[in-house]
Amino acid sequence: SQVFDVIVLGVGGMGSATCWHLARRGQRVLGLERFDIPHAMGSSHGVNRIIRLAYFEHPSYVPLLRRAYANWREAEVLFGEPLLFITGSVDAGPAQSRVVAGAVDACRLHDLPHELLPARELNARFPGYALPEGHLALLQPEGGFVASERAIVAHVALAQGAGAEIRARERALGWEPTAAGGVRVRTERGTYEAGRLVLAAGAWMQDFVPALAGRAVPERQVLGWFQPTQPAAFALGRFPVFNALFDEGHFYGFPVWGLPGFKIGLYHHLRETGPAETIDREVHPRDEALLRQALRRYFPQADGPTMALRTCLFTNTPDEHFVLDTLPDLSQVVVASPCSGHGYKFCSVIGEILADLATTGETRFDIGLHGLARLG
Ligand code: PYC
Repeated sequence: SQVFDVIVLGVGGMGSATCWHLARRGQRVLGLERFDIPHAMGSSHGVNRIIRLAYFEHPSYVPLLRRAYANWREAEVLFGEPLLFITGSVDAGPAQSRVVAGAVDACRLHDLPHELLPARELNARFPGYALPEGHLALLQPEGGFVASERAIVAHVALAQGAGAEIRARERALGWEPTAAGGVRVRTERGTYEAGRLVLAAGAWMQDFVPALAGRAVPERQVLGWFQPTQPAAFALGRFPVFNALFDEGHFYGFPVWGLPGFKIGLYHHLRETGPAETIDREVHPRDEALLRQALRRYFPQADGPTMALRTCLFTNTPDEHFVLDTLPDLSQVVVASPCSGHGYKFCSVIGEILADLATTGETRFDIGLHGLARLG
């Protein structure tokens, strides 16, 4: 079998960034991906993902985000293609809601520039929005999106440039520790050994980490792109990305970019969960109806013809925080993700953190929220 310093299992958002951070440190890296690079079976396709600093989920994400922004900027310069787009971000809903109150907390604690606007004022400033009367909107100027599929290509190209070996369409069948304290990975095509293993298999993590069984649960998600009737209101530079709590649920969306439509999704769409292999990848009329309902009410100028509908996957932990840790009894194995639907924006810093854990067993970043032990 071939021998490497580190094998990275899964070359999606997290795995590709990890391959680069390891290879640039001089590690001999093997990245193994079961699908294409990039592919449309996981959690990174559909052209882009939101990035935002006013992190309502927990203020401890903010320092990680600052580093993520810096790393995205470095990657795009080295790759020679823009990956990070700044639009501003809106966190909207009732004043006491988790989204608004949490975003306000993150801004105050980390001294982030922001404005807290009544719905009417936000709607006047950004005519694509028709937020309901009585809601509040926190506007943070540094929010935006990452070109998620291109960023995987960028990280893989940078990793290859630094000497990493990346193999797509090669499914891992399993891994085991070796007597020498390393790991052995068996795939459909061969067997590989390394000193350390990074598991970044996204929705397939339960197959490789028994401790995550029932605690890293794939969920079907649907994304929709709709042609605006008033295109100027949804153009890049005129429409901030958003997270908004409405009566119908927690929606998120983007200006027109990459595909010819305003992109919108509903967190935990129809709450359909199960093993990744069993998730329905088709899109049905009821999926579109759910998105259109919000479109009509809160973004009426985007309620034009459907341009695209796609499914992707969330992989949720019970508390929706990440897993970034080594296995308790096998410190040569690093576990990464799942990221509960809000992780992509962190790939650029998580790659660095996983490279830290795989090379030194520790990291200077605060990952106290993301230990494996908390999942029981
Ligand atoms: O992090 O803003 C976000 C997000 C929106 C949808 C999924 N994640």
